[in-house]
Amino acid sequence: MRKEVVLVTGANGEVGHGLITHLARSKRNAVVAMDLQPLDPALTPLCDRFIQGDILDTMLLGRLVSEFEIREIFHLASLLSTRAEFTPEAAHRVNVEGTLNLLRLAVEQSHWQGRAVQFIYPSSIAAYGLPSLAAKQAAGCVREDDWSHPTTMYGCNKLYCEHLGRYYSRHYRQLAVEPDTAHVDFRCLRFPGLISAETLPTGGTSDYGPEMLHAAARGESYACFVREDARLPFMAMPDAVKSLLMLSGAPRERLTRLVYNVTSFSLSAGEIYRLVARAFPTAEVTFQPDAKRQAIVDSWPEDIDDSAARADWGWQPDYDAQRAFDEYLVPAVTRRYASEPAR
Ligand code: AKB
Repeated sequence: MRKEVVLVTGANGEVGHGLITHLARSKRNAVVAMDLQPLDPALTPLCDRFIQGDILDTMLLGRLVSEFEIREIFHLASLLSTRAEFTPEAAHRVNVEGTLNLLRLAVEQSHWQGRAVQFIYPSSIAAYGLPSLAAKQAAGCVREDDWSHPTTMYGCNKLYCEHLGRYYSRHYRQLAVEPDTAHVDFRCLRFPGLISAETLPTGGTSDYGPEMLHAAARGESYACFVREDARLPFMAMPDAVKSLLMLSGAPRERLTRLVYNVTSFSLSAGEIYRLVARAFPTAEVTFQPDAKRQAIVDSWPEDIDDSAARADWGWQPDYDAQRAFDEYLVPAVTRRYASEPAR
């Protein structure tokens, strides 16, 4: 008998850390973690197996099918928006072909098991594309189906993979003589910028939020690459993990959509700075906008409407901005860097 497991790709990433900790604690299923890099030793005891490898390696994914009965896939691996702009074709391979490989694996597993394998996919506010700052300010809080003309490769990848998920979930091989009954149970969240106290993101465009906080906690100065009035929606990492687990646990019949916005609070870069400076009064932050990264932020909405998630599966964040900083981010980053000498 193959062992029933939940597969987490991109295990070392910032969402992976929080998610694996919760999955291990809940003991729902054994966790098989996958990442390109060796697993963070802190995660090792929480995972049943770690597979170091590439989601583009179809041989490796084939081996997974033969070894495990994968009940659920959290596909977190991706190349974020800023990094993807430097290598757009490589980003397309990782973000789209990698996702396609995992959707194919999910279909195969669904066939073996005679039931739909759940596929949880984090998409992003990058899937939106507002044509100008004026349009962004006029749009305010946007719904899932609005403004879907992303300007970044990462945003295009995320939006397309949302469509791929719908295809694999509802229309896979629709012309086959025998209708395919074991479709993938695809469920997707569009995340705002995420802020974690434990890890720093790499290669994103909303990274100025977490970077400002971590720099202040380390006693380092920080040059923020967007204007002080640049505004984006954000979420503290515990809420991001909570939303993934809530969506995964929601009864299928309650879901009226495949893609759901989730958010917690919207802040300008200046407001983030003021929250950081309240906790770390010696924080040295300057605003030195990079016109090109600023343009990406200007194309993302300043707020997103998550009423569908609230109505369908009871989504509600635990942390507003104040609580996120006071009760999670500041205490945890302070602890994290306390043992390191100030630079
Ligand atoms: C990025 O900045 O690329 C990510 C995202 C908004 O998905 N943090």
